[in-house]
Amino acid sequence: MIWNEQIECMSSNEMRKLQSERLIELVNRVYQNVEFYRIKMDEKGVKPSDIRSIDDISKLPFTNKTDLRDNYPFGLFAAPMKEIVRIHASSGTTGKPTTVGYTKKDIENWQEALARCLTMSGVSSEDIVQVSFGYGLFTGGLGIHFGAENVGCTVIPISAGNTRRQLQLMSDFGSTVLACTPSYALHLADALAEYGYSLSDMKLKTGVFGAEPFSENMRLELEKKWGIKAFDIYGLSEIMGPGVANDCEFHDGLHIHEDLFFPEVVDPKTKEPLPDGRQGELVFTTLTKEGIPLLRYNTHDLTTLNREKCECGRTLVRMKKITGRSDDMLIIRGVNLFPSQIEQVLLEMGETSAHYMLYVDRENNLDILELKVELDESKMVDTIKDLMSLSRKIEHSLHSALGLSVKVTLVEPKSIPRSEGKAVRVIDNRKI
Ligand code: DLL
Repeated sequence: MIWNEQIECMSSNEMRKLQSERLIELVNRVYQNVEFYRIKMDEKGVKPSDIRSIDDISKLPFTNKTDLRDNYPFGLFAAPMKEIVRIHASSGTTGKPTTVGYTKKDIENWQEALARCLTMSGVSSEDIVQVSFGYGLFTGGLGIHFGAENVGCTVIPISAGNTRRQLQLMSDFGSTVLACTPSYALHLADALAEYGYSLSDMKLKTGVFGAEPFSENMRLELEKKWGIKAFDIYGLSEIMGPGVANDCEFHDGLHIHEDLFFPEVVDPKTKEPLPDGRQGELVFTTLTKEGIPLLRYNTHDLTTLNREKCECGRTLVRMKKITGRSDDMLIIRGVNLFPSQIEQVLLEMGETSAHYMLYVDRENNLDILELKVELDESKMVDTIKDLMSLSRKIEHSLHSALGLSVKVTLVEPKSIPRSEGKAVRVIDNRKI
């Protein structure tokens, strides 16, 4: 089944025509309504009239996450507040999060993109969808929720966490679709027996997993453990939330809704656009967004593009599964974390040295964080009790700043290896 055949199977000529019309309109709008873009375009010496087709996109300036932070909270909005009907924000950032706003039309387009993704995953109005992504400022829960309602599914808005209840409702309500992060799906599968369930108690047939990278092997493992068909859903809050791309039943890359989000892949060093098939940073221009339209937003996700026609009949360009990023952002239980945020907390507290090492691991398929921090020579703590209370204090500050639990171990001064080049501050032992 295809949700919107006209768009999803459009010829490449027609698609480029549509993208060109939308880009021209978009550039005029942001130039008029967003001071940030007017200044950036003037600096680059490009006028809206220089953009005559989608081929001119490389004349436009890039946008980065820092631009959203610098213009916190609403500086990049292109629509007046009275037209903004919803705000979301990125997860787990200290201080200023990145905020996004949606107009009614943006929400409709989001529901459209999600309806296409869910249909691509074989979901229909017959399905009961258990939404185990977090609800709230994170886009996962509410995004999938309204998309599934648009398809006509029965939605269970259970949100993330509480394993026992997840399994109980899955069994009692007969959920046929599970939407959550792949690591949580694996955790739930492994917890079945512990809570007295077996697969035969469940009616699950489809998994819609995303918000963090997972390998093809992990996808197959999830299919085997649950006896389901598993799909990969990709997205980011800056561009919209979940539903920017999704894989179809052939699992040979994720189809991008390129009528809404125009993708480019650029060289991580030079930022020059790369030809299809070459790996680089994925960049999106939001062709229809009204609330916070973005020109050439660099996601820092690494992938390649493939424009060959897919066996499913869709012509939408495909991107390879995302397996890495060009920056140091970690995704811990769906929460985005930059190691520099940890540093900031330690420095603000000023009770230890700033030498630390972060260990990321996976236990029972859940991400766990351990932080080793060196004690400050000038402020040596000598009783075990004091040591314990200092580590607990740091754990507490990290939790309130990051929204994540981190186990803190204090270590002797100068015991963390120093590096001559770029400091290695993260050891990620998760096998994904
Ligand atoms: O994670 C939106 C989302 C929710 C996507 C639910 C899918 C399902 P952010 O919190 O802004 O938004 O994080 C975006 O997460 O740039 C990628 O690095 C990573 N990411 C998201 N989906 C995938 C995926 C949501 N399917 C960042 N595979 C992105 C790999 C993913 N990485």
